Amino acid sequence: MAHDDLVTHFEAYSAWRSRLSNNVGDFRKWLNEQELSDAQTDLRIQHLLDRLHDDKLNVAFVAEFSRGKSELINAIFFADYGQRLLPSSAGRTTMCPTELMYEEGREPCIQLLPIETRAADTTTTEYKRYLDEWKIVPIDIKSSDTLVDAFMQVSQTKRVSMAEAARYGLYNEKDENNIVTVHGDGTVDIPCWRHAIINFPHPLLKQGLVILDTPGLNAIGTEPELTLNLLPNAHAVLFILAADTGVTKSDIEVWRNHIGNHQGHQKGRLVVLNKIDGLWDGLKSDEEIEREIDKQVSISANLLGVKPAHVFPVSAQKGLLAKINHDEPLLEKSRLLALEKSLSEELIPSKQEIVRDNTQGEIEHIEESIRSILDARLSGVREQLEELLGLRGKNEDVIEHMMSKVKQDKEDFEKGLQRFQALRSVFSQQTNILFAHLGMDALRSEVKNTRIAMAEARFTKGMLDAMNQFFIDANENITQSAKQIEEIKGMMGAMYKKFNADHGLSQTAPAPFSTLKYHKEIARLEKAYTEHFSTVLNMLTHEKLSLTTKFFETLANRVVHIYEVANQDVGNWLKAIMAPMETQVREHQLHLRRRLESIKRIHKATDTLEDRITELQHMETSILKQLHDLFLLQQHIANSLAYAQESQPAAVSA
Ligand SMILES: Nc1nc2c(ncn2[C@@H]2O[C@H](COP(=O)(O)OP(=O)(O)OP(=O)(O)O)[C@@H](O)[C@H]2O)c(=O)[nH]1
Ligand SMILES: [Mg+2]
Repeated sequence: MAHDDLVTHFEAYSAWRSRLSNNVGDFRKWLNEQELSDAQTDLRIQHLLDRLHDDKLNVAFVAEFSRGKSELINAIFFADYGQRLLPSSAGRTTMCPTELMYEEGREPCIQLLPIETRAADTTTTEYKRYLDEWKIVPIDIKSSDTLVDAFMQVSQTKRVSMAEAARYGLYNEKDENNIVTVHGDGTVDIPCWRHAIINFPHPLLKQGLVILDTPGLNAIGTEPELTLNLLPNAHAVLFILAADTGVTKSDIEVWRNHIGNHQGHQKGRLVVLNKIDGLWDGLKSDEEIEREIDKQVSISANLLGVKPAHVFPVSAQKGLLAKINHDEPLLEKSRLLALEKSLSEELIPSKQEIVRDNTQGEIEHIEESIRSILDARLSGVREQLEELLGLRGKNEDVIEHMMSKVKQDKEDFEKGLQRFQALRSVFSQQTNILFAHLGMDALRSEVKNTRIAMAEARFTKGMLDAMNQFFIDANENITQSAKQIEEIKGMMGAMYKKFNADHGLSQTAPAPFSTLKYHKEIARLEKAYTEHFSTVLNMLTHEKLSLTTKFFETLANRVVHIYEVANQDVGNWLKAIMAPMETQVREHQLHLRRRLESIKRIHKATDTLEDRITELQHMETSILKQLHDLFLLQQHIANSLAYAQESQPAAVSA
């Protein structure tokens, strides 16, 4: 059987990641062996390794109901189980967003969040922190029948009264597009679960792939978690159409609202035209069928506003069947492999790029700081050597003179140290002001106030005003922080200059820090919210209120997250701009002490002079070797990073 393209690509990517991780690990080991690491550097490397280790790749499947999302997931990823794992049938099948992933160390299971949780404002992301809120069903991966039974859970529904459904924001009597079925007795069918997470040790999931199956029939719009979090953060989104229905009005709506113009870019967005087997008419020639498929592809492409080459005609069902029966001609005919190839080409290189840039930046930074320590040591040793070589044959008076010179240097240094400590105290005051702007407590109370203002608002406008104010405040705090950051930077800049003049600090300006990305992230959320509310609010009724509040909670959660990241970034930046001076002070102190000691020793016995010179020469050689090793290790990491550019599997197996 032809080798699965996606699997090969993914394995190559994982191999690249683990090679990279090994190289970074070697670098860390070397730093520790050479005693060049400190707690902060070690922590940074640990974070980097952690990120490389559980680096996730998210692929989402989105479409109207019954277009074959679940079938396509089965065909692409789960054919090896010889069965249809995810339930796929006519009508609505998948009732809740379903994430398939693997978390190491956890038993295989299905984790289900009860639909009743929709009555509260808590978001799914928050619930993910509290396992006891979920129903956990262990699964036995050895028996595919039990697996199929367990997976059935995601399509479970139950009957409740209309009032109850309305409380969960799932039913609105004025809305004709209700996503639930109404029975004669006035009850309605609603999903049993709000969200499902399947923890499953599939080889690709083990390597960090996360698959998101979504329920159709615009159910996406009712779960803000999907629109604001899971879909925008997916590395690839597959949008599925079906050849038997063509492109319907609701297909176009789903496309426009959730995928098509998201963030204005189409990268990682693929359109699939499924069920082409419906066009395999036995009475037509292959060419005629081909023409028919091409025609449908170009009509669909036209309606969605994408290039025909970006629409992939497939038959998920026949593809699955062909893989299970090892039927090569049918697999070919299903055109599934072309889609898989494209998916991996979209997905993996773009992810690899992100990982590469992050790792490169981090490693370069660490390497630079280690190099500057080594450089400073080297020049210290050379200075001492020069001093001692100059002492050869000098009389005691001269030595006495040298000693008083060092003592003078030491006194000067101590004065400088006092100034430095004064700077540190101003620095910490400035830092406190900065963290007050970025404070999590203030933000949380902001969220609370907005929530209250929204609940009290009687009209759409009041709600919008409350939300707008929330965004204005969130942005303003970041703007204030940016001002404070500039102030700190200015102060540190002056200090860097002074250190540069007095102690030869190699850096002359502190690293810049930009808050643009937080503004951008907030703007992105604001855009998502405006887009969604322009549709939702037009028909705002009391029933929609709970939905609106849920949207707000998800938004607020994202903003809290942005602030958390900003706090962390700022904290790291502050440490980083202080670090070179601290290191310099420490190194300088060490250097002075060594000088003083060596002159003292020479003072006692002039014959130790030669020993000391030899000792210093050894030190010089070993620092030069360290610098060379550092260069080699960095080259090594750079080489493995470069692999990302040629992500063809062939290159990896070579
Ligand atoms: N003929 C044909 N039928 C297909 C194909 N793919 C899926 N189907 C059928 O279409 C129906 C719907 O498929 P699902 O996989 O449940 O669709 P879905 O998009 O997951 O639907 P929801 O879960 O309800 O949102 C099922 O009866 C499938 O057997 C295909 O390629 N060809
Ligand atoms: Mg489904």
